[in-house]
Amino acid sequence: MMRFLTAGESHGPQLVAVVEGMPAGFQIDPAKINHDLARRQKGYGRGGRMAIERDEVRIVSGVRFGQSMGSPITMVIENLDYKNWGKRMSIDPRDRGEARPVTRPRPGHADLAGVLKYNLGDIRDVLERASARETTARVAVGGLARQILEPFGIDVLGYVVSIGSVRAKTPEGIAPQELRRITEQSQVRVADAAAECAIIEEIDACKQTGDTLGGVVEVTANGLPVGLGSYVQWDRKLDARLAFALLSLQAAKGVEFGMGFEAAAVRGSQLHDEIGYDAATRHFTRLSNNSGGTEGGMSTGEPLRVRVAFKPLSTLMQPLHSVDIKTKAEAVGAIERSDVCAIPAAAVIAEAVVAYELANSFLEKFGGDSLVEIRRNYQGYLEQVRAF
Ligand code: EPS
Repeated sequence: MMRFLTAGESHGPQLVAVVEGMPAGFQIDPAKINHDLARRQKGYGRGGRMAIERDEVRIVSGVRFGQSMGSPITMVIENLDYKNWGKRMSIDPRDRGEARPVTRPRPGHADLAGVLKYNLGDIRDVLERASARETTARVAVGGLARQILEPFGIDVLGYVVSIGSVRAKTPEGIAPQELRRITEQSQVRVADAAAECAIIEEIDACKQTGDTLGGVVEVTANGLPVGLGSYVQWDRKLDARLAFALLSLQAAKGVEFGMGFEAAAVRGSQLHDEIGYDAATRHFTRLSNNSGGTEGGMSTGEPLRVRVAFKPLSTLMQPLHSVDIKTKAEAVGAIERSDVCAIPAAAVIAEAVVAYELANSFLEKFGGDSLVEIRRNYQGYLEQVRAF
C-alpha cells in the first residue's frame, strides 16, 4: 500500500508531496498531473490568487525515463506568489519585523483553535497551513494515483451538484465521457446550463455583499472490480476510508454514498439493489445502484458514487464578529484575499482524493512491486470471479 505526506505553506516557496509505496513500471506523465492542477485552478468565483499561480509539478524522485522505479516519488509545486511574500514568510529570525501579525480570528476558520492549540501570537502561523492551497499537493498525488488506475480501465470524475441553494441536474444514465465533456466546459463544473446561470448570478450577488458560498460535489468511479476494501475489519472498509479522506478536505462537512442520507427515510424494499445474473457474460448484475457502489465496506463492481458537502469559505469581505487575540477587544474577523466560491475546484480535489484511496485499495488487493505483478494478480482474480 501507499502512503503520502504533504508539506508547505500557502505563501511559502513550494508545496511538496512525498508518495511512498508506488510500484515500479507505471508510466508517469507529469503533463497529466499538470492537467488536473490546471483544472483545480479554474472555476467561476475564484479570487486573485489563481491569476498569480500557474501550478505545475516538478518530479524530483522516483521516476526515470517516464516510469516509476518503486522508490518514493517526490513532487514539488512552486508558489509563484512567494516572490511577494519572501520577507513575511522568511525562516530567518532577523526578518521577524517584516511580519504584519494577524490577530482577528475568522469564525469558521482554523484561526482561533489553531493559535490556542499551538500557543501562537500570529494567526498567520495557522492559516498558512490550514489554507486550501494545500490541496494543490493532494491533487498532484491524485494525478499520480490515476496513472495507477488507468491501465486497469478505472476512471474517476468529479463535478458539482449544487452551489448555495441552486441544485444542478445531472442527466440520469449519461455516459461518463459525455458527463466529463459537459462538466469540464461549464464554468462551475455542472451538467445543467440553466443551473449554471443561476449559480453565476448567486456568486455575483455574494461578491457584491462580501459573502461566500458552499456546495456539494459528486465523484463517480467506473470500472472498479468487485471486492476492493473489506468487511472483516473497521479500518479496511472502502467507504469508511473514502469518507475519512474526503472529510479531511478543508471546509468539508459531510459525505454520503449513493442515496445517502435519504436512504434513512425510505423502506428497505425501496432501497436495496436487487441482484440478477447475466449467463452470457457470467456476471452478477444489479437492477439499481442506490448503494453508490459499496456494500459491507467493499466495492460491488457497480459505479462508485460519493458526494461531499462543503461549507461556505470563512473569509468574508463583510466580516463577522470576533475578538482581537492580543487586546481581547471586540473586533471583526480579519480580511484575507480569498475566493467567493471554490466548489468547482473542490470537485477536482475530491476526485483526486477518491482516485488516491481507490488506487491504494487496488494495490492492497492486487499488490505487488511492479505493474507486471499487479496485472497478473488482477487478471487471475477476474478469472476467479468469472468462474465462481
Ligand atoms: C487557494 C489559495 C488561497 C485562497 C484559497 C485557496 O490563496 P490566497 O490565500 O493567497 O488568496 O485563494 O484559500 C482559502 C480559501 C483559505 O481559506 O485559505 C488555493 O490555491 O486553492
